Amino acid sequence: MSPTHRLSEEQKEFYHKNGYVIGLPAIYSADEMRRINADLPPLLALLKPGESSKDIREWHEESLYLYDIAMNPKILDLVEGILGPDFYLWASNFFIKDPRTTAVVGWHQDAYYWPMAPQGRTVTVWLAFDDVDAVNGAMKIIPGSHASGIITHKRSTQTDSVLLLELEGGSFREDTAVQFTLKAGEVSLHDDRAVHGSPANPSDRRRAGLTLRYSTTEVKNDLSVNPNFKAYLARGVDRFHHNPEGRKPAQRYGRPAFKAVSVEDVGAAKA
Ligand SMILES: O=C(O)CCC(=O)C(=O)O
Repeated sequence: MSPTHRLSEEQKEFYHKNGYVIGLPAIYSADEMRRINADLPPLLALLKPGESSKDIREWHEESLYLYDIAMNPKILDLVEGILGPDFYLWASNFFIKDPRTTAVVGWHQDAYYWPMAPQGRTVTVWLAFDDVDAVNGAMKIIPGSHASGIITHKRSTQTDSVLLLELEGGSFREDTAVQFTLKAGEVSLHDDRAVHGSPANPSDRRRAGLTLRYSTTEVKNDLSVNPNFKAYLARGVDRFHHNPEGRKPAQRYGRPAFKAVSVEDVGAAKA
């Protein structure tokens, strides 16, 4: 484990108390991030007409470009500090807001969407592809909200919402929201029960991030809801064998043959 990316006891305590942690050492230098960004277009070129970067879901299963980022030992060291020694990678999605665009991510708890149990044992790593801040629509989070239970979500009323379900005002303390600010190459970590969201990007700068989701091996996906689910053991041993195992991709760029089930759609059926 690299000493620089091992979480301190204070950082672990902060995460468990607040449901997130920022202020972590960068995963990639500015130069490395420039190279990763320069290598992104061939992945985007695999999108079909009518699709957008939002449709890049679980493409780490077929793209070494994404798989290698998701398995970066520095990222895994941070995750291990929260989840312990045995955990797998199961999801990757881009959240790209182009300059001067109106798309928002409504306030939500990831765990409400996902057919996975137990909750509270999944960490999202949000890797900044750009410098992100209050001006270009970076994420905000409600500290401590992960510890107050899962709140019923309603169908989004925003016309330009990236998600179908979100929380209604008044169901949580929006005035306590913490604004995330990250340099390209840095990450934030958040708990699957933490309330978070992000506003539009009225700025002249792109705001792009890649989310990577990791769960402890005891977490089981309900295959009847998400049949394409694949677990990629990232660290340790899987003593539970709850989930189908994924295989490392062979090519640098590719996309899964399956039409990714939108668990947001499935979740929305509950609303
Ligand atoms: O990128 C964003 O603004 C939101 C990301 C998000 O909702 C998530 O990582 O679960």
